[in-house]
Amino acid sequence: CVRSETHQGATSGQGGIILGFSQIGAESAWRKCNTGSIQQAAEESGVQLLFANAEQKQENQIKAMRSFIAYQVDVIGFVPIVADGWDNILREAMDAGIPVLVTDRKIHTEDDRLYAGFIGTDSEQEGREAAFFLLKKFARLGNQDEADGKPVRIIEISGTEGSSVALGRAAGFREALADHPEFTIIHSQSGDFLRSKGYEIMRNLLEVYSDFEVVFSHNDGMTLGILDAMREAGIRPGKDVVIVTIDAEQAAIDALRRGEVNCVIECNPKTGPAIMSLAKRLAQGEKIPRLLHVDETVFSEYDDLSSVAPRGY
Ligand code: GYE
Repeated sequence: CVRSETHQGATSGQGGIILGFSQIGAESAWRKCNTGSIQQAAEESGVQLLFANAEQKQENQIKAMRSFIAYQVDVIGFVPIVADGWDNILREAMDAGIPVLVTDRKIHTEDDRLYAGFIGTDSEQEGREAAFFLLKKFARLGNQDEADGKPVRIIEISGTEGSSVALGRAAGFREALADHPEFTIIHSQSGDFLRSKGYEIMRNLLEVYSDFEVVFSHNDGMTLGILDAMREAGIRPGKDVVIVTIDAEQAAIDALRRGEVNCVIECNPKTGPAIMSLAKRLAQGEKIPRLLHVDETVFSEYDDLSSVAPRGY
């Protein structure tokens, strides 16, 4: 993972703080890049990072956060694997006077004051962008007109159940298609953001469904598995079936260039420098913005891809 150019670090160089960080795991290339960005940025900005990998278990995250509190870190940062179930541990941190930064995935809480702020991606918007591409694509193919009655049947492979990212991408996608009843989601299933599950699920679905026009996959890892399953079954992804995916890993951009994927929505994992900057501000007792969304773009078969820089993940 290459370092992000978007260092906002006014505080860079002051260092001296301890950040306890609970990462959810290493389920995807995106996640590995996100971890690399955080570790590298901590090193470069003199933040002492206590890093814990939760191996996809919320209980491990809560344990790690409890140990950060016992250690009296200056700031706690975490990627909530799912949106619910954080209020108690956040209260413990608040009682200990330790500010908490939520990153990448959002949480549902009874009381928003339990955490200092959020920085990450806008999942709803990513879902909307996936839908906007389909509206464009099928308008070009000439069957967006409801009068011609041609349905666009969609299979959705979603991310980890209960994660804000899967919920947001699904919600944004549906919202943007709400006025276009010709687009119908005929099947939706979680592949847990894992390539192996994307493959397995698509293999099974191809025995059940013979006719569908679109696969909307919530991340590139699952998409790569989906492409493998389709090729094995003699289906040409990107041609026989329209493929829309999220993350913009290098492998997905390569597949887009080969014509096996039709649209890739970027999700930016390189938040390490911004996280360090926010952590330092929190450690100094400053307020930070409640909500910071990172910049993201969309790459599709309608774009000139010749100038897309190597992705680094
Ligand atoms: O899309 C996926 C992953 O939370 C935005 O988690 C993140 C998602 C990302 O592992 O690949």
